[in-house]
Amino acid sequence: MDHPDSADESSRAVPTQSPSDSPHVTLVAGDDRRVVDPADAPWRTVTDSFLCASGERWGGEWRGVPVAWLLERAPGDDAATHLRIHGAGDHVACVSLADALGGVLAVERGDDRLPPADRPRFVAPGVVAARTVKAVRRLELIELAPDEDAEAYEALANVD
Ligand SMILES: Nc1nc2c(c(=O)[nH]1)N[C@H]1C(S)=C(S)[C@@H](COP(=O)(O)O)O[C@H]1N2
Ligand SMILES: [Mo]
Repeated sequence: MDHPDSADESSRAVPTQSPSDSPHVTLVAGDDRRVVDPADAPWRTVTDSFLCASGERWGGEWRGVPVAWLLERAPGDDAATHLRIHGAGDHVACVSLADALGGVLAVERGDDRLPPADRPRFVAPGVVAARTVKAVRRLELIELAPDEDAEAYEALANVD
């Protein structure tokens, strides 16, 4: 699924080195689940700006564990097309795997640690603000048919 209203012209992802201190994440595929400790993951930085429905644009340098590194450790087969990102308050975003694989579960923004209540936060180039899920608990791989609407698999709170 495309996000025509998102800004991607400033997107990039570069390797960074940093001590890892990111919460465990549960990866789910069908009935299988696996808890992953990102302690050994390489960190990456995603630089992007996001467009909120209000028209406000905000951005920054987000650092954390690459979603691609986490999904390499996911259970299940390779049929998945989308990733459901479950966060605090049952905020759920559903993004294409292509979009998700460019992202990180960020624990730092710029020079600052994200507040514990907000981390880790899903951030990926080209993903709109409402889908930058805070306090990610669970990543769920799902397979959608070509005619299915990813938005039917979301529960986005606070979207104005
Ligand atoms: N877990 C969780 N993540 C969330 C939300 C939420 O309600 N719960 N709101 C989203 C929306 S709609 C926006 S615009 C941004 C707001 O991020 P900010 O508080 O850093 O401005 O977070 C997104 N991530
Ligand atoms: Mo929002």
